[in-house]
Amino acid sequence: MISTGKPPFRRRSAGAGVAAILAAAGGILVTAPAFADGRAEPWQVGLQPANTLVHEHIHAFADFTFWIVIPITLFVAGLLVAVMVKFNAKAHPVPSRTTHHTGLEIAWTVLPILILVAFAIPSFRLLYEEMVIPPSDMTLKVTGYQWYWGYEYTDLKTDKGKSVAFDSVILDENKRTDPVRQPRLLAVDNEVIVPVDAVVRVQLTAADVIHSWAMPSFGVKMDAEPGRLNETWFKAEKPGLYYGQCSELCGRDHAFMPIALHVVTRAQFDAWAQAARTDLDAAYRQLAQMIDDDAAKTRLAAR
Ligand SMILES: [Cu+2]
Repeated sequence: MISTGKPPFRRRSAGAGVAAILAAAGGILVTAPAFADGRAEPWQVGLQPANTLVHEHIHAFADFTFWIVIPITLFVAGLLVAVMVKFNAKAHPVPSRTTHHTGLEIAWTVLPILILVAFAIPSFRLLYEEMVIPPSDMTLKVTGYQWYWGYEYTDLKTDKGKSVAFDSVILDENKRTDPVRQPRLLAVDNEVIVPVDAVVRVQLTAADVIHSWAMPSFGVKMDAEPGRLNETWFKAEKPGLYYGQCSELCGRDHAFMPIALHVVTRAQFDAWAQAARTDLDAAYRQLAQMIDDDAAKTRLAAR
């Protein structure tokens, strides 16, 4: 089952009013800028579009669960209505003395078990997929601080033999010049740069309190705990800018420690990585230039 990234209930309209609201919301989504894929949209309902296979499977599991839950809800609601109509004191003055029904009791025990098993099998499969890290192309170490994130590229060494590492702090309001490229409360000074189609092993810890590194469009959310090393992974399928936030209440500025992750091509990543060994600021400037140049080349080729 391939998910479209849209919430399942947008496919059906319960009434004209609801349909109009949904159509309006859909219009907002359609007119949004192309690279806004990796963040929540105004009026968005449901999960963000998937940029990893794991998140596609999360979408599919959410849809699957939804279509099991809806019939059960309707069935139980229908039973309640039937009981109220058929068995009230006026319609049914002499109550039945039935107390046991073996067949019915077996049915209402076995059926829920079967339903739970139907949930459990895809659920465990998904958990396994999230937890078991495939052979990785690179490792990213993430440290949560009150209230920003620290990143370390453990495979990437500077001339002095240290890993390339930097802090990623929310961008000051007065430094935000481009409202689309630098969304409010999500833009940071130093973005995480990762190559597209690469398995990134993420190791997480924290230096003070528990934080949680969450990247909705990747289907990743993992606690970063002091004195403990947690692991997760992702393999981004599309280049672009993706945003996440700390998802564990960690204190005063919990809401102001966003995650900005830039997925770039392998060539762009290699160039950034090479430059980052000596000068991080220059590496970011060079990357921005390279992305602009590559985009211009693509536009030329398309003409
Ligand atoms: Cu936090």
